[in-house]
Order: sequence, then C-alpha cells, then structure tokens
Amino acid sequence: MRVATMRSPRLLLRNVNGRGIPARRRLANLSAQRPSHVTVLGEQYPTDHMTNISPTIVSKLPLKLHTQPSHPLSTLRALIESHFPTYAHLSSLSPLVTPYQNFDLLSFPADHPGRSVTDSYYINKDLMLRTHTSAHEVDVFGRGETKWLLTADVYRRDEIDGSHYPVFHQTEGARIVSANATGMKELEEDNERLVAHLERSNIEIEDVPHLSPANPCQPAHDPKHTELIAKNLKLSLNSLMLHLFGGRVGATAGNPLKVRWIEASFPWTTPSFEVEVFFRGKWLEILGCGVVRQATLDNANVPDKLGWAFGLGLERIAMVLYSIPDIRLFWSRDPRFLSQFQQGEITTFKPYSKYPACFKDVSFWLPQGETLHENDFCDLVRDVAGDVVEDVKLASLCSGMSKLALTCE
Ligand code: FA5
Ligand code: MG
Repeated sequence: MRVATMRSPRLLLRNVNGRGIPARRRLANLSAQRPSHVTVLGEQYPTDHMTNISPTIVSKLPLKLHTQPSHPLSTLRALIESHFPTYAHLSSLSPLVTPYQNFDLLSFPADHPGRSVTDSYYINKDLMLRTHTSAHEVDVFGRGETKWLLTADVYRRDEIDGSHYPVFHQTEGARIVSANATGMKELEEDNERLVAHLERSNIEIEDVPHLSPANPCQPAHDPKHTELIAKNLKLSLNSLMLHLFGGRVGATAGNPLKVRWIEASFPWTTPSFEVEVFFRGKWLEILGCGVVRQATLDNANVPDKLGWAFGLGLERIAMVLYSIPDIRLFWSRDPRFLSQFQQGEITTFKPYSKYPACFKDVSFWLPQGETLHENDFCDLVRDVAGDVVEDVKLASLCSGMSKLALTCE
C-alpha cells in the first residue's frame, strides 16, 4: 500500500496573542481530549462521539446581543417588532434543542448535510444548538399562535468571512390562516392594503413568479390559495423592507436601494424564496422564507391551517442599515463600537482603526523667550507620523513649557 506523501497544509490557527499553532496539532488535540461532561449555560451535560461544541461558542451563549440595550441588533429587533404590532413577540427560548426539533419535525431528510458534525454544534447526540429559529416553528404553531415573531441567537459551523459568523441572530416570522374562504378573504384584504401602501416605495424590488416548475405548489394545496399566501408573504416582507430601509439607505431618487427575490428551497416550505440586497458592490442574502408545508402544520396539530414563514438574518440587515462592513464588529466590546449606538436610533457606522487606540504623552521644553504655535507642532507631527495620528491636544502650557498629548493609531 502506498502511503500518501502530500505536504501538510500550512494552515495556522491563531490564538489571541497572535501565536500560531499548527492546525493539525490543534485539531488532533481537540478530538483526543474529550471531557466526560460539558457545562452549558450553567448546566452539565454528558458528552459523546457527537460532542463538538467549543469553549468560544459556549462563551457566546449567555450574551444575547438582541436584548442588549443600545446594541444595533436590539434596535433592529424592536424596529421589526414595531412593524408587526398585532403579532406575538417571543424571544426567550433556550438555544438548546433536540435534532428532532431542529431537523425531523421540519422534514429534513436523514442525509441532509446540515445534520453533520461538520455543520452544526452538538452537545451530544440528543442535544444541539439550534441552527435556525425555524427549530421552534412546530412548537409555536402547536401552542395556538397564528401570527408571531421569534428572535434568537442561532449557531452554525460556517465559513469565515465578513458576512458569516458561527453565532448570529434570526427573527422568525409566521402567519397562518384557516384553510377556507374566510382565511382567503383575510389574506385578499390584507394584500390590497399592502399593495396600496407599497405604491410609495422608493426601493427597487426585482420579483420572481410566486410559483414555477422548480418552485411548485404543494400537492395538497389549491394553487390559487398558494398564490394568495405567497403574495401575502412577499408583500409583508416588502413592506418590512420599506419600513427598515425606505428613506434611509441609499434610497434616493437617483440611487434606490436594490432588492431582489430569488427562488430557494427549504425542506419545510414550498414554494420557497430568498431575498438579497445590493450592498457594497455585492448581493447579500438577508432572509429565507416560504409557504409552510402541510407536514409541518400537521406536526404542529393545526392541519386545517395554511400560511407562510420567514427567517431574517439580523446581522446582515443591520450591516446594510448601519453600513457596518464586517459581521465580526457586532461582537466587539470596544467602546469605539458600542458608544456609537443608542437604542431606537439608526446611525451610520463611523469606521475606526482595527488596532486599539494608543495614547502618547509628549512633553518638551522650549528655549527661553521662544513661542511655538500649536499648528507648528501639528505640522511636525504630520511630517513625522502622517495620517496614523488621529488627534493632537495641547494639555498644558506653563512658564515656557509646552505639554502636548498625542492620540495615535
Ligand atoms: C434559514 O435559516 C431558514 N430557517 C429560513 C426560513 C424560515 C425559511 C422560515 C423558510 C421559512 P438560511 O440558512 O438561508 O435559512 O438563513 C437565513 C438567513 O440567515 C440568511 O439569509 C442570512 O441572512 C442569515 N445567515 C445564514 N448564515 C449566516 C451566518 N453564518 N452568519 C450570519 N448570517 C447568516
Ligand atoms: Mg440561505
């Protein structure tokens, strides 16, 4: 047998101090040292072959940024809730769910890649961190809620880039009506109201058909009913986007915000859609949604209802609203980030250096009888240090001694 002699990849995992540890060694260590229990949110759980939750992820669980006053995600949650005032607003469900809740009740096939330990975080084989807020759909419908929003932190072993993070926040929204003439009339009236409201929209929205061969109606449903539900879903979300983005983000006459609907696929909805927003030169996906499958409604014990559900990616929407360039910033505890925001206010993010501020106090003597203007000193600083210096302040000037404080980056 030939042994492969490929050169090992030169990937380094960086610790907080910037020291590199070869990835292979780190990963080998991780699997070799599985403790018998893990503590998550103050409770101990036994581990098994599926356990892959890491200390970094455990440390994020109590934070709940969507409930931290002044945090952009908290303001966004409140803004979304204010747009759906007649809906129940839920936000305190535990992130620990069973794979049955997260996948099986939503008709995920047994071999769906989302179930694997490479994609999801498991405490053990019977308990995991929800990968989406849809994990609660069946429970919430089963409680009798017909119009509801649920905001929560969700967890995925995802790629690393400026718009993906292993912990993020979603708002699930859903509406179901009776599968009869009364329910359909309710949707028709709502659609008329929403169409009139959206006539004033200053957002450019590209649509796709409600139904297509690749995005079909469910066999148990009347296509006319499905059209009405899909239309109500799209109008409700377009109206939310107008509420969030209208008049704010680039939505001027010559430069309207561009939004597009595209066909999608989720195991528990059909037809299904996603929405993307044009942000910083690229299409950014902000939500997934669809007409809820009959199997899901049957699982929730509401077989005589029809309706839709959506899942919004809060960080992505907040990135567009606040012009925040990188998703990692939401987790920053740096006062230069946090102090920029106030509860209930959408303000444009003011970028700052990725390095921490570095203060330098400089004191010096001037020859007797000579004076130095502050601006002379500023020019000297510019010549020596260029634009890395953010601020120069004269701290004190006493009997011929000038003391200037520099704030550099
Ligand atoms: C879902 O999670 C579905 N549960 C949405 C849904 C709900 C469909 C109800 C149908 C009915 P998706 O995997 O596309 O779908 O994620 C939804 C949104 O979450 C994405 O559009 C994106 O805005 C955001 N998102 C997904 N992964 C990440 C990530 N790693 N970091 C930040 N945001 C993410
Ligand atoms: Mg998606």
